Amino acid sequence: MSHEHRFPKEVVEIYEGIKNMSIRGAGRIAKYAVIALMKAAEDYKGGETRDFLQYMERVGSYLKSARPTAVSLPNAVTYVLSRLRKLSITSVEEGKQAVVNLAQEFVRKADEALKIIGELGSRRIENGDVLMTHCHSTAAVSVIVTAHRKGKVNVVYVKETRPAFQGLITAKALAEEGLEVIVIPDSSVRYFMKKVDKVVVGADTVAANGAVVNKIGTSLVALAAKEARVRFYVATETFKFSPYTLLGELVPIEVRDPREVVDEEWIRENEKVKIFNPVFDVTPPEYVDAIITEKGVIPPQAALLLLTEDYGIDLREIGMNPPATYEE
Ligand code: RUB
Repeated sequence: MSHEHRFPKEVVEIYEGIKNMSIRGAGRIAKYAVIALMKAAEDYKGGETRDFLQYMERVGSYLKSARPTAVSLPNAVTYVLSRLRKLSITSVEEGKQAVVNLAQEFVRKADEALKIIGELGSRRIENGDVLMTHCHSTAAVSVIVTAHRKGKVNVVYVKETRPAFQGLITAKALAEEGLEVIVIPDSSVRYFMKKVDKVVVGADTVAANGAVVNKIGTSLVALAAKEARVRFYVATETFKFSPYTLLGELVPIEVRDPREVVDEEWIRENEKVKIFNPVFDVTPPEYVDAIITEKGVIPPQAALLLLTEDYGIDLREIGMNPPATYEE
């Protein structure tokens, strides 16, 4: 990446961390992105306000390119930069302070959102419910832990979530909270669904039509849940709603290194075998009973409404030209 040498070390480290997944999960990615903007602003040396603003735009573009699927990443960058543009900054110092304030505001709102999601989501859980979850979602964990603290839930089936095994992060977090956690292989989802009352998962991106993009395998959980008439809930902050989908864009599905699936030696020994590793999939809105957000528990069909709220983005601010047919 040609930008690297021009950005502060901490910014490059966050970019690399997001790319190599040491910083992962859509919510954390968003928070680290705004922290990177803050570090870039604090580190900036130079006198001209215009140069500073252009520099911040470059940092934003760089960060946005770290991973493609979670819209929380561009949304978080846009949250800071679109507000910065509107502030009519007159000095570099003022600009730096504004970026720091906006980044801190984003992190604070994101933390508050997680708490509200936990509370609202826990109201959908009934006493004695057995839950299932997939991957590691801080929003889904917030719902499960809140429901547990209210004494409603004790047993959770956690899918291991190959190939990166994020399910084990969830298992550890829930076990530390005192829940009874049962880790199951991904392929056993339909086998175990009959023991489950509700499914709670997170989201990387929610499209304007309410389709949910989340860790690969989520759509199979939804399918098995629908068959078994088990409710399927998605817990997500509204900064994971995608304004790009309003512009007709499809959500890009990240494809990662085959070495996450099998080791290098096996690949060498079986060089004729192709390995394909898409890491997200799309759950259609018909499979989602409700989306639990900090703005309320909504049917997936209401996703569009949330796209224009607070965290939601003005179409002119998202850094891409609206199609020619777009009219206000
Ligand atoms: C993580 C994943 C999570 C969502 C929501 O994928 O799919 O379910 O990001 O998580 P990866 P959160 O591990 O590839 O980043 O609720 O924490 O934002």
